Amino acid sequence: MTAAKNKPSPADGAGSVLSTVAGPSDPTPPSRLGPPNPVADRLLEKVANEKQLAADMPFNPNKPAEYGHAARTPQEGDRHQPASPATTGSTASEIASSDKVGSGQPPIGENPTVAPLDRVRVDPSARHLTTNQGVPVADNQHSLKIGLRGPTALEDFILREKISHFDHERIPERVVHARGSAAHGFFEAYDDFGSLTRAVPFAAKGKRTPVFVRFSTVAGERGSTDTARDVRGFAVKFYTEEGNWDLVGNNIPVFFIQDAMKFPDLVHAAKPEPHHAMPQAATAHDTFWDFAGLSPEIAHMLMWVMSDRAIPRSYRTMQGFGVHTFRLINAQGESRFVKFHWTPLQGTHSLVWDEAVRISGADPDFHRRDLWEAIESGNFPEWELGLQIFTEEQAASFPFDILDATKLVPEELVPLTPVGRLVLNRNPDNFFAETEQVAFCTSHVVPGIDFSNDPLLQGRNFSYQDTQLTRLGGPNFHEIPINSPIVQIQNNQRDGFHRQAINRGRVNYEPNSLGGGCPFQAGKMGFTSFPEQFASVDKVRGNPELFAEHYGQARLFYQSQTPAEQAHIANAFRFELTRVQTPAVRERILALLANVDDGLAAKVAEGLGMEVPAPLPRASEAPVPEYAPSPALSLLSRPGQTGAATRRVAILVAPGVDGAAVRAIYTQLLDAGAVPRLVGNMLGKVKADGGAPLDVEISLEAGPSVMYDALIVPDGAKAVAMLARNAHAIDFVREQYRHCKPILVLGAGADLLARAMVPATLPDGSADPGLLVDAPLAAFIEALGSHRAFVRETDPPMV
Ligand code: HDE
Repeated sequence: MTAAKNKPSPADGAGSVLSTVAGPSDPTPPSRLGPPNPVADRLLEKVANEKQLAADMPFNPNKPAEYGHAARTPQEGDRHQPASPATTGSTASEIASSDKVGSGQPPIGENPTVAPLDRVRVDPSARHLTTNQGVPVADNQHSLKIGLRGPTALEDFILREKISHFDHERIPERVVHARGSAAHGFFEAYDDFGSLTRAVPFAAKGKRTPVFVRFSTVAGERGSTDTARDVRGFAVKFYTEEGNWDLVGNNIPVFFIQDAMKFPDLVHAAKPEPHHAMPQAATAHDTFWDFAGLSPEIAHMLMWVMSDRAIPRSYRTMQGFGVHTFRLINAQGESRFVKFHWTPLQGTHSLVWDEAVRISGADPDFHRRDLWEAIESGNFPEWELGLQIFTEEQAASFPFDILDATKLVPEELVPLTPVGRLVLNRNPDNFFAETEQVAFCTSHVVPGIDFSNDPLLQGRNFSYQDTQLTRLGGPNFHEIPINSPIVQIQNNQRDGFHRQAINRGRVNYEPNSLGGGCPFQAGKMGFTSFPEQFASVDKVRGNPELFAEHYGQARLFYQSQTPAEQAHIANAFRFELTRVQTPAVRERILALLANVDDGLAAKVAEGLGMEVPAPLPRASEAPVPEYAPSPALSLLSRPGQTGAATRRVAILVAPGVDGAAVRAIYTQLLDAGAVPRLVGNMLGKVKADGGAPLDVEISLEAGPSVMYDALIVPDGAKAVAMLARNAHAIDFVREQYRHCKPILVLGAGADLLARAMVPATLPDGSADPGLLVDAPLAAFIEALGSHRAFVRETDPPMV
């Protein structure tokens, strides 16, 4: 045979390119197939380039770096550039275009499912109704019947689709934190904190990271009241350029238990009792207190949940805490421990218990409404993020274990370093799509943030991912628009219920050569865990010894409260334990309190008609650590910076009210950022004494006292006489007084106070700082900013 005859012809092996199985051993691909057409040309190009791409990677060069010491420094994956986009495609026919398949030019190296939320916002303006298949619906009023009086036809696919979708509208609610509200916003760093952490939200001064924040109660079901006594969730999802970071915290810096193993028991005990499903959203029942008395590590948390922290005035007036100790890791791989604190610019303010109970009836959406209204009016709630940063050595010197979630690090021991601010500036478009479907997981961290070995946190890192699988219907919950990050998602995970992404190409594994090695492992720019050293230890179930001390910080918290706050704690124990029915359960809690503070134990015992029993035996024989009182633990230590802004003021009006004064007050309150409302007996016009009639905005019945932060009773003898004959108005005044709210009375308005039997002074005869008679509005606005006059409070209330 001649040499020319040995040369392959341009069509050699074409049949194999046209087939999907087997092929020649000769690596030279054919240069033509049959009659030319664009798809066949691309197929030829694809097959030829793919062969080359695979040949570019004769072996896996990263393999040696996966073992031993070298594995501590992960390498970037080996990768090669395909000669053309066709090379890594699923199909040569991808150049076909249509309104459905797209432009015929695939998005190379892109994941469009993470584009901003506008890609899924839907608006029906000027559109007709359709089915979910896009078929126009001619009649949305009637099902398809065999004759006007006949049976409905099974054929009615429009009815069946509509009803089926409706039947399946509900998804399981969160097993805890079911009741919540959320908003979008941003986190802005004050500076470059790169020396502390490589986490990108802290990388530069003024850098903004989008966030979605959800607040919640814990025990109640999805439709339960907002103002139940409970811990509040404070969960922040940061959408960073290195993926999503979820800081899933609470408004209380400690927790009930120390080990994840106990969480289902705690939640079962706190939730409605299983036989009759009562009570809803309340710990005031036997099973919770039974569990509590047998779990004395709860002592510190009980102080917090019986305090006013557990009945916040607003989500906007709560602190937030990461609770656990976390780690910050900088670019050099150095680690420091950290605790996260959110401090509200609005100050820390709470309700009083009697008020919280009444709000549950008057407006169970009280906190949801408050958050929505503030953002909707441009009064964006804001918090400062402060860090408590400490080293391993410092941690070892503390009288408690930093892995114990029932302990906090007093600010006197490690002060806060302010690092940035959180601003909530946009309400969601759709509660279900965003607030309900958002999936927070403590395991969602980014490079620069790492875990400590807190056994509660370690358990949470499993639980949150796991719970979303059922709640959101499978492993693709990251594709739900509110959960998708703002950066590319590229990996080899595939399939599962409700998959949105259409992954291009044949490669769904790594290492690969057929995809040019992509997506390749990120190496040191990726997430690496802090290589914590472990001494030789036993595999064991148990807790470290310092976890056994349960009372030192409970005492610290109680003794750091103002007298009014201490009284509220004692009253909350009295309320909850009164509702308990089993005497031994009450007695055990009194025995627990006897280890915390004698005065508190005595006061609660008195309220229950019991003696203080012998203290509970302590789990640790070591002396209880003594802490200096920490004023920062009192709510009153943070009055805030926003004063009267967003505070709701009721102005009581009736025919004959001083119209000119009401109008002037109304405008001045608006100018101060407050929210005034004219409250009358019924909606409609009220003839004023001077000027045009006033329009009542809400009735005493629909908007009772507890819905406002303060009250003004204007002048006008006729109006006041009429209000004095209305028991709703009398109740209104008395409740404003009982709940320690600022009250301004002008002229004849003082008569209404007298009629309501509101004392003009404090019991000791001194002036009540919250009760202003004929005072200038400026004084009232100042009192409004300072929230409440607790000096007025008595137990039981006199009014
Ligand atoms: Fe949670 N917790 N938790 N928790 N938690 C959930 O996750 C869990 C704990 C917190 O707005 C669930 O998505 C375990 C501490 C918030 O969507 C679930 C343990 C703190 C939210 C779960 C804890 C929290 C949750 C239910 C003990 C404060 C609401 C639905 C080991 C630092 C997030 C869900 C949102 C929600 C488990 C303890 C805060 C079941 C196992 C401590 C703010 O996964």
